[in-house]
Amino acid sequence: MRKKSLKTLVFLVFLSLAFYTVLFFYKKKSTATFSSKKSYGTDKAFIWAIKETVQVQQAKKPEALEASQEKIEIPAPAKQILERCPDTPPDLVGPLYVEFTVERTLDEVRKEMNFLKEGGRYKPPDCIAQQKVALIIPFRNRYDHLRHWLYYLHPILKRQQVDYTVYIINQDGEGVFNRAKLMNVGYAEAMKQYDYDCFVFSDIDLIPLDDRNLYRCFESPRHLAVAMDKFNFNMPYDTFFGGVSSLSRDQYLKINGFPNTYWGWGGEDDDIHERIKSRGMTISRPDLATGKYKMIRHQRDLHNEANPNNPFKLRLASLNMNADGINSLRYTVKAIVKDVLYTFITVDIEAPQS
Ligand SMILES: [Mn+2]
Repeated sequence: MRKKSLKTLVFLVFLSLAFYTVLFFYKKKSTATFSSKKSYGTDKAFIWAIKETVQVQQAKKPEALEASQEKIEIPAPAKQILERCPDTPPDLVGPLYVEFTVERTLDEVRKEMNFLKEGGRYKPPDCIAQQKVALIIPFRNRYDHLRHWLYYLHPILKRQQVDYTVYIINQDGEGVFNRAKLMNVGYAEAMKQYDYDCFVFSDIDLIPLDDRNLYRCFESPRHLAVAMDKFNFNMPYDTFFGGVSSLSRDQYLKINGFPNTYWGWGGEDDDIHERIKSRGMTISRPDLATGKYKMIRHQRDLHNEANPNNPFKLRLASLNMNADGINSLRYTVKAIVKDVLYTFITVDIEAPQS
């Protein structure tokens, strides 16, 4: 008995639903299709509406089908699906010949680097680079070195299949130089432009002598310049972290970036090493043969004297790192110039006068 009344109820509900559905369609379509047929009686119009609705639906069906078939038939615009670049770039040549006696103008270098895009950008055309790398170069008045660096590094980075941009971070004014703070600025400015996952920090006067020394990031923060000619192709001391290094974004943030308070020459690289150690990370390095570098000989720069206070600061490195770093960075960008060879950012870092 209950079952029967339930069935009846369900049937009635279904019926009324069907009725209102038809009524809905009628109201919607009638304005468009039957505006000229208002003279018809309500019943007739109602029947028409049902017929018309069915016809419309039938007419629509093949159309929709055709459309979906068309979609399949039309070939998608030639969109090549790129694969990830291999772990070992195929075009590396190994040991390189590097000399600084040839005079090169920036224009000559520009002509040779015809594979670059504005801002000193490149990415491999035939595979997806494993990492997006920002190269950060602290800079002031070293235009001679800049030419050599660009001439040698761009082709190496291209062979290494990096998706990269070269940032020259130029300290404005004549105040005391601050390498580590400029590197922080480089990180901050680069992050405004692109979603980098790796940062290589390099001195302007260091050229790698082997392109198997990869300018990218590793499981641990990486020290790349392990065998400079000026140190007899050896490490000057075991914890040396100077010259060229790379940190992933995560590694960099884990140590709150670099110290901003090392004015003048010396100490900042050891401070960075302390930061890394105190966060439980180790240092990754290439072997001494792969990690060879040639340094462009030069006089000590003006306004970059060895700072006698820096060695004392070092002992407080792990203590100061939480308050002194990317979270306390203050600077003002004066100009950003995009050359085909580099992005040149001139910045006021509030340097004390020497
Ligand atoms: Mn130097």
